[in-house]
Amino acid sequence: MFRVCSLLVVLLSLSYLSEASKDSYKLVNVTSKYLLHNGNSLYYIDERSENWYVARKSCESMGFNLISFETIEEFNAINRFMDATGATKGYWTSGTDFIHLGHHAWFPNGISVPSELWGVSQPDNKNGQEHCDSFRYRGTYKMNDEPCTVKYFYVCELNLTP
Ligand SMILES: [Ca+2]
Ligand SMILES: [Ca+2]
Repeated sequence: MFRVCSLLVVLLSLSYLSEASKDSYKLVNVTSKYLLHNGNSLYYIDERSENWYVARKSCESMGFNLISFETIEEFNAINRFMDATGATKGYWTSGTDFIHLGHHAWFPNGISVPSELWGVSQPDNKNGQEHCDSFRYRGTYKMNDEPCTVKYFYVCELNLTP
């Protein structure tokens, strides 16, 4: 009996290991939130809808900031991840023109939003009310300036370089 049980345990273990090795990169969403490490940053993707101010405060309460895409490579890396999750809603970034109206920059560091990240004809400050920057999928991921009171999901970023 003992030998039969031992054999069963070994077989079950082998079965588990082969399943695990086949599927080691499977993404499992258990909380509607994701923690992602890429390059020198840690990202926290929160799929609760908030206006830009609340989203910024929420990131800051964890020691993060809203995300800043300093390079097209960072933008593409995050959007490849968004593709994998099937995300279609908009996400807030730290981009805003609060400091210099008409000039969009990342809130934590003042670096300009790279021009190639904007959607067609954006930023357009439609109706003179669009001062916060989101990104979302419309055939491809692009940025848009929008009213800061609109509720979107958001991405927080923690820069790990000293
Ligand atoms: Ca960044
Ligand atoms: Ca706009």
